[in-house]
Amino acid sequence: MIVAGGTAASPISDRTAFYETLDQQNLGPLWESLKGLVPREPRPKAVPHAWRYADVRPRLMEAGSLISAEEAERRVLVLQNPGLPGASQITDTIYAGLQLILPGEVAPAHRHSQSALRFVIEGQGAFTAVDGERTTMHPGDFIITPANTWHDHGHDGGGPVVWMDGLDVPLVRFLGAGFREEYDEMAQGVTRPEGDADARYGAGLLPIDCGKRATSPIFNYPYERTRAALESMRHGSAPDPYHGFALKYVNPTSGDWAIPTIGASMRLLPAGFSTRPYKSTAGAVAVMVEGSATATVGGTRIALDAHDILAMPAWTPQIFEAVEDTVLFIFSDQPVHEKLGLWRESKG
Ligand code: 1HN
Repeated sequence: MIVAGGTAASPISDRTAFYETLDQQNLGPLWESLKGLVPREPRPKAVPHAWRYADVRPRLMEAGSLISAEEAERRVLVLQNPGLPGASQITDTIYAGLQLILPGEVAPAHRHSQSALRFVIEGQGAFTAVDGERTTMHPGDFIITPANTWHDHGHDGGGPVVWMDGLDVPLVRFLGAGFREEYDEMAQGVTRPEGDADARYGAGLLPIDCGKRATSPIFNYPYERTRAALESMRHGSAPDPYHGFALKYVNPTSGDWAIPTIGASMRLLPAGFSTRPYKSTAGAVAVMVEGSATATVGGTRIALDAHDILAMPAWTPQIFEAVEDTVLFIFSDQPVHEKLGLWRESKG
């Protein structure tokens, strides 16, 4: 038989033998894999999934009685996406976990090339130190640990403190750019008073000779301010149909996202408000801060209460319906897509 182009089609058995020979020479026939390599649209391995805080919290407290923060280095329960079993990934590019620190404990100082965010879930009196400055953690605060900055955590108050960590670990692993170092002592020395970074960079002002920085020099964006800003917006305008009243955390030196690889935002969805169907190439994670809502992600309906965490894979349609006034923290790999010219969104 003659096929287009004039090549005689060979029997399947000839091809199989040829493929085996190719394989032995570390070669492969592109025509067998082309469509899989360049899919019509994104096919994330992660699946939509919610972790209910009421179910996870008892496991965290059990971890608290089984291992100290010091022995663990970081006492964290990793949020493992069911579509990526054992991979320590909540989406295809993001790591997330819930970290517990108890009064008097120290999570020892280290630094790494992966960037981290902390989103505080519950408790009072814990602090994180970043390159010589401490910041006290309050529920709803968005705190960042820029790439390669020394960081340790401590707790001078009473009661457990829990936060969610979000890191670009899978992305940095893929790029082969991961480095880690331990500090000589458990905790780093304090070299600047608490609030120093906020005063210099967080008041709509910048030091006179400040140039653009890759990562925001503000390292705690307090919930009190974020919540007040959202409340003002609600009284001054209509909500965005896809995002509600939404604000992103920015690096004041550049206008970019606070972390170059992770985009974080906070939304207020008034009671009874529903977002219109939305999807983008970014894989995202949502944390319920206040209220109660129903999320529909890829056709799966999920009821969410305060502190629940939701994985929303890339290119998967999402809708939020607020049952009560709802505040949602969302973070994703959107900045990477934007920087590489890969960002796409679809509004239904
Ligand atoms: C890390 O450094 C922290 O500093 C938490 O609290 C979680 C997960 C993977 C790699 C580094 C922290 C982490 C982490």
